[in-house]
Amino acid sequence: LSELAAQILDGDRRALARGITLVESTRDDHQAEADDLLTEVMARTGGATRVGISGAPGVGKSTLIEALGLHLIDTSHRVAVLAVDPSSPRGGGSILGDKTRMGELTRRAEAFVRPSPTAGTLGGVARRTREAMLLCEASGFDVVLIETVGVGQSEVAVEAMVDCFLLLVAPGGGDELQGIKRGIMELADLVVVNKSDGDLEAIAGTTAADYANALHLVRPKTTAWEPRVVRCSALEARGIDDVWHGVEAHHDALTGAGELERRRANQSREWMWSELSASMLDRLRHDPAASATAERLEAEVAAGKLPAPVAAEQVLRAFTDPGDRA
Ligand SMILES: Nc1nc2c(ncn2[C@@H]2O[C@H](COP(=O)(O)OP(=O)(O)OP(=O)(O)O)[C@@H](O)[C@H]2O)c(=O)[nH]1
Ligand SMILES: [Mg+2]
Repeated sequence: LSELAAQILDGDRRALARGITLVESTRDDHQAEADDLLTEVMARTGGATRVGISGAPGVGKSTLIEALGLHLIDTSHRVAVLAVDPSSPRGGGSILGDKTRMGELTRRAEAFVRPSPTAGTLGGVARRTREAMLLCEASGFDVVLIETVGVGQSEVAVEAMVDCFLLLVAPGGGDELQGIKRGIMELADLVVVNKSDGDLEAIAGTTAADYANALHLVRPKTTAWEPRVVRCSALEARGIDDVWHGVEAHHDALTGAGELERRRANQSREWMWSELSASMLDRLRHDPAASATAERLEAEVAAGKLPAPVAAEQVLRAFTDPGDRA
């Protein structure tokens, strides 16, 4: 394991891929090894600019990542691409399964593109992506791009692990804007109007103005940064430097205000607590006394005979004090 850690720190891509496979494994012994691996490389993590890229299906996330990734490589960065996609069915449906969209990036030595982990609970997938991100940083990647499809809770999970959260939208009328949930607007550090090309270019200007107005109405995440709107065409690789300038300006503003450090510290703290609640629940479910009590009381709760909080308390008591069978 120490050898694997050393190889990862050395920038060995195959070792990095093996390390990520290890953190993605659900086997208990693998999980323990993954914990050791992360502990070994921890001191060498944190060096990347962490960017989340979210947006509705088909808005151009993968195309933008390809264009942005290549642009970054041209300016001497090393780019890792990961994904959070709990919804993807197994067998080719992966969010990054369309490697054709990132064909060139995938082939570059300065890039590392990892398809999304096996579908599972959002918590599980997010956890693995987070650990994969740390391994990529340890391996010397200084930009990590995390793609997530704009449905459900995955944006929240991604926003909780990145420095800069980028919301990708397509040109369209006011109705389009209505479709974006206010909650997601609140997460955005940058709104990128993609597909600003061809027939859509004229509409893109209006859309950008609409989003700029809408951003004024949401509560800012921090006083250190006012979210911006940028336009680009991922397909024609135009405006990509503007997107990156936005990310850098955000990074500088947060760093200057001490906000980046604070944000990351908070993210780590929250991660610990979410790990704790997930593993507590897991242990409780596997505890014979607690699960037997839960099974017994569930029927009473379902029948409306017992208040759910009372049942929960009894299950917890069976777990913490198995001798005391209420
Ligand atoms: N005109 C135009 N088309 C684009 C642009 N970016 C992406 N597209 C097209 O939009 C379609 C979807 O692009 P993707 O990059 O796969 O979109 P995505 O958001 O990753 O999609 P999912 O991963 O399925 O959610 C493809 O046909 C792209 O060629 C752009 O800047 N301009
Ligand atoms: Mg995609």
